[in-house]
Amino acid sequence: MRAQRDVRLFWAAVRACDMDEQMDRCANLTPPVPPLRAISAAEIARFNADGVVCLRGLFQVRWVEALARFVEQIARDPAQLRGAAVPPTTFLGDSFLWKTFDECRDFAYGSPAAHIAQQLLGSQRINLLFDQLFVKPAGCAVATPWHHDHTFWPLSGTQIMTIWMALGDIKSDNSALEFVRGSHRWGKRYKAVRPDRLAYLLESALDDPPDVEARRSDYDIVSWDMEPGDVLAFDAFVLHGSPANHSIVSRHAFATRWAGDDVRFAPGPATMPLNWRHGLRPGSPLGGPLFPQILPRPLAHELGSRAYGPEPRDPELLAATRRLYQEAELRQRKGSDAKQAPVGADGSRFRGEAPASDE
Ligand SMILES: O=C(O)CCC(=O)C(=O)O
Repeated sequence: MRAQRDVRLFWAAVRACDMDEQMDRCANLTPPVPPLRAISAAEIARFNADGVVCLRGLFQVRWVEALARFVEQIARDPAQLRGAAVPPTTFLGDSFLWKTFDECRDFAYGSPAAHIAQQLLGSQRINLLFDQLFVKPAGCAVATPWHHDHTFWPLSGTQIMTIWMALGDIKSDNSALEFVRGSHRWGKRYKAVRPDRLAYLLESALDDPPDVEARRSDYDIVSWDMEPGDVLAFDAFVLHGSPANHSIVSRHAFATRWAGDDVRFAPGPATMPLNWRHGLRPGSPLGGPLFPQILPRPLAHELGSRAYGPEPRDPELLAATRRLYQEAELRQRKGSDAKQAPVGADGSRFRGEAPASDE
């Protein structure tokens, strides 16, 4: 009996492999291109010690130009993201763009970003977590509060990082991202605080992040002037934030988030709800249509129908997410004397002009 079952499982695995190879050939899926230069041992050491490193000269111009053009046209017509008019000084954002926009899919699958993550994380396998757009227009008064990313996400493991690319000149006066050097090693897990202080995420037993802004001189804060194509590579546990943009120069950035070998799906309360079906169980390694493997090679069955067209958020999951958010906000308002927040263009209530996203 057992031998028969093993044979059946063996052939099921063989069929799955064959299908994958055939589909790979059809979709012409190739691994991403390597970066323009090797990442140095010193850069890797900096990433490990500080939790963040600024890397320049790694991306071929075509990737930077394609993303810059894409973000520029979204900034000109943000209704493409939210489906409603957005005031020009709103902090604009969205995540999982690769599911909708081919420029973002191609960047995730084809650019050197996954190789950079592989080297910095020291991981064999690299999965895409998601991508995220951040436009802070000139005059945008919203500061990104100090936070770390890990606790936003329904994941366990340590090999999780972001590659945050500047798509224009970024300096301290147009909302450069800032980091507390070494904070990824504090062994702390803080509440997931968004710029709009989304009530759902704040319903967490974790501590608030420290008020770095109030006592800046107590912390080792670091930031960089950046040019288009420069990236900040940072650990999911490092504290970071950014000030308002009081300059006359809009700040455009595009982040991709990556996971390595030790990462598992770990859904929990007060973490980012997922608005696409993914088929993962708690404890599963990442993979599948929402968190596809990119290295050692992308898999056609994970890319699936996204090879041919956009995959919108699942309406049922999206409705459930909205319900979660609304109920949490109701609880928060009942439990406090806080003033009622204004209603946003999409019907949700924002306390600032913060980016709409799945996060
Ligand atoms: O662009 C920003 O201000 C926020 C970026 C951020 O927090 C992130 O990429 O994790």
